Amino acid sequence: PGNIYLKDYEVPRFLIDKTELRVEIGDKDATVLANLTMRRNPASNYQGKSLSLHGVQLELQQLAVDGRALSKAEYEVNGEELLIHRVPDNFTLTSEVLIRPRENTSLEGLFKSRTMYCTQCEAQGFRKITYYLDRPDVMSEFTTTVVASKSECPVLLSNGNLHDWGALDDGRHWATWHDPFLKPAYLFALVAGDLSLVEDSFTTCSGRDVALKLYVEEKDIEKCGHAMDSLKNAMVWDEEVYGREYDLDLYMIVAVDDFNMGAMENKGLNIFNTSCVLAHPSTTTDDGFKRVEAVVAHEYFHNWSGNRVTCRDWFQLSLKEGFTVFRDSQFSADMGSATVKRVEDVNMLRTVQFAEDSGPTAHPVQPAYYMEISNFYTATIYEKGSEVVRMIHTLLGPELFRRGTDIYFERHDGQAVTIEDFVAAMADVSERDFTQFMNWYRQAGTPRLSVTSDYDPQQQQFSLHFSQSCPPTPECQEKQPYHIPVSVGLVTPSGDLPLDAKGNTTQVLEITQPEQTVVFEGITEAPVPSLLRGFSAPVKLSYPYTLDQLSFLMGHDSDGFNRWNAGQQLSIQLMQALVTDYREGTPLVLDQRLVEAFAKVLAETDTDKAMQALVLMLPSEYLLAELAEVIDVEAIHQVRRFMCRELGRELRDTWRATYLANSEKVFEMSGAAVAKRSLKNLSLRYLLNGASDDSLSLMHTQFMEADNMTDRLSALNGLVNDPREEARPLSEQALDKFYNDWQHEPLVLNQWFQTQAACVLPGGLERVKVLMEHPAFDFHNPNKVRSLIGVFCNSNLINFHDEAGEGYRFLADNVIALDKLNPQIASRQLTPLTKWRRYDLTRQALMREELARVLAEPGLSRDTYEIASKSL
Ligand code: B3K
Ligand code: ZN
Repeated sequence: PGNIYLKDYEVPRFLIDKTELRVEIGDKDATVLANLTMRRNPASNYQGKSLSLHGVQLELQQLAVDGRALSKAEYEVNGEELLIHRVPDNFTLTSEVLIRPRENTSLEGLFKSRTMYCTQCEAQGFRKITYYLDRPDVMSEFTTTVVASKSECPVLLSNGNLHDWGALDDGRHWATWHDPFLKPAYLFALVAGDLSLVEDSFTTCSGRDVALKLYVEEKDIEKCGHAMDSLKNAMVWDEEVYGREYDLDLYMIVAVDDFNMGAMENKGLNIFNTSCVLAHPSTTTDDGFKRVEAVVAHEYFHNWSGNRVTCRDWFQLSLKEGFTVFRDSQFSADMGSATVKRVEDVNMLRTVQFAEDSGPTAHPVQPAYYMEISNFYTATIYEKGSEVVRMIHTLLGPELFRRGTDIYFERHDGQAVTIEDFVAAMADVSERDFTQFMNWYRQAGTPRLSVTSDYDPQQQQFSLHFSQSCPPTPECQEKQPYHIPVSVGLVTPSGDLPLDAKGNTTQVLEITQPEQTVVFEGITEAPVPSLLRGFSAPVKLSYPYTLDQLSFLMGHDSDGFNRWNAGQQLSIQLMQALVTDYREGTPLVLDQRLVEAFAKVLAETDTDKAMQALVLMLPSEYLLAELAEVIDVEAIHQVRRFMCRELGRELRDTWRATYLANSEKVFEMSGAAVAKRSLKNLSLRYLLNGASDDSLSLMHTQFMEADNMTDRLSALNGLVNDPREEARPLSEQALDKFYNDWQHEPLVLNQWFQTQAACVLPGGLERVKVLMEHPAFDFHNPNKVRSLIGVFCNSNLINFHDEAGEGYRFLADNVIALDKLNPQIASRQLTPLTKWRRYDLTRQALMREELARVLAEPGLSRDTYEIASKSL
């Protein structure tokens, strides 16, 4: 397989005005009858007579042009293409194909999940349903008839509005759906199954009534309330914040258990992984609740940013994904705490996206080439893409940004457009030049921004000197400088200094040069600069802060994000020093300044408790790994454990008091209650880390008595990871009890698998291998694969990277096996091995060997081939 290049883009040679489908689902297979009203594209300069359509794993039964069946000589099937030698300028193409949803383990196209049939078409799954121009710039009006057994599949759904339905006399029935909005094939969906319905309604700002329908398995009917509330909140929010109103009379969400990703924004018929829609306090953690809210909103927001205005080609994926992630992050910030949301997002960006950006699969937000588009649903396209939109928002301010999005939606409604079109709307409303800014879209890699300062008391001048650079990445060695919005404040013991005549204490500097100095005048005392407030740009910032300056910012910065960030930088500096000590065999000693800083934070009474908990959480092993020159697995793991233990010991009484003060008798779901739980559970974890005598019994009692999944799982995690001998029987019992209590809830079992897969005690791989044989484990179900294999390989640094290399062999074996069933999941699971360059030479060799073994596997999918070959 080779690369496909953005520079080779050509407009479609033909268009499909109308798409009529009849999908008949039988016991063994399904037939798809397609009637396509087609014409030559006037915008194309193609002069030839032939028509090429996409099709994968289709068994062609009939093919006709304008009602005349084609003979074998009039077309040919070459791999994934159907070539018809001669077509007129306007014509109808009729095809009948046979497909096998029951055998479709790739979960792309039409497939069966438990008792239900459903589809997944983005990015290129529609070609597994029928021959088509499966590209996002071919937009068509769809009419779909679904036919299936009435007893097995009482519910028949597709996009748009229900137009007609009826029964056949052989026990089957049918429903015809019509979607009035033009859409590309990737937004097509169909569902047939035995589903229960939860209904609600929403009145839009212009007074139209929209029916909201959530389809789930009967047993999950009690777990729909949160998704429904989130949907209604998202609908109001998009009206208020972006002026976007919903456009159909019906909005449906269907929950399926076997799904390659979180959810899919098909027009009027979203399909969701059960993990992103079902929620109930007894089965779902507080983080799970937040995730449901965010994903429901994300898919809803796609109705405008993605569906009404879609992508011209897949190089523009971030046009819809980056923008929509930005929109859902603003929404979550408005629904809860903006600072908490920002901290969570930046943590994820720094650990996952920065790591991607410095590895072999690094790519720009607008890639220039790809082999398999499914591999490009990445943290870079989504999260960095969102950061880039956020920077535009920062540069323009909220009002201009809103005018920009208004113009964008108005200009391009019903069109398939590019990232350049989006930026052009922003440039037009602001009269700003975005030429240099486009480097954020076109260059991969995380820019480094080094800052120094000096203060001149005579002149009352404070100067910041910026210097930017960006390391080379596979597709680009020499980087052009970026246009970086740097939000700054100058902090003194008596507060932030005013930076302008209006008294503003935050200013957005625009750094565009490789070297640049900014001078602040009238500064009467030496301040500590608060840089990159709110994380105003996705860069790696360095400034020679002393530990005392960081402690000072932790207590005094008016920017909540930077208060948290100062604490993180303080911990990182100390941890990095301890890693060096560990490697040199120097006994580890914890700097008392960290203990003091923690004690101060714990003593605060007026801070949001969720924020307090975040400040008290040490940077993860993976963040430290990302920052390391060479990742020393052992040193990082031991140092972090040492710090947790020391902090647990030194502040034992405070943790206990905090634990007790934040324990509630009655469960509540409010933001304040969620925040309390996070602080409470963190405190309990420190008690356990500090090995306090009562911590085991506190943990055990909490596990036994918890009335919600957050507390229960948090206690279970503590017990499972407690290294003390006396913890073993309690942990075994707790795992058994948890399994017995929840064996009928697949989503809860995922958490049971995750807890064990992430256990850092020795013997991790053996435990995972045993669990792979557990009856509840299912290699065909992506959630299970992610919970066990994914969590072990991505979230258990010390066990996965055991220096014997067995973890690597385990992963490679599983990727090879998965690749035959589900290439998208297989190639995604391969990620940890692609990072081999970051480890010591011994591990490098072992990891490479396994990657090479994967690559040598005959019949490898394009998905896995691309990742393996680009990583070696
Ligand atoms: N657009 C889908 C992702 C599709 C992934 C295809 N491999 C979900 C989302 O981002 O909203
Ligand atoms: Zn999306």
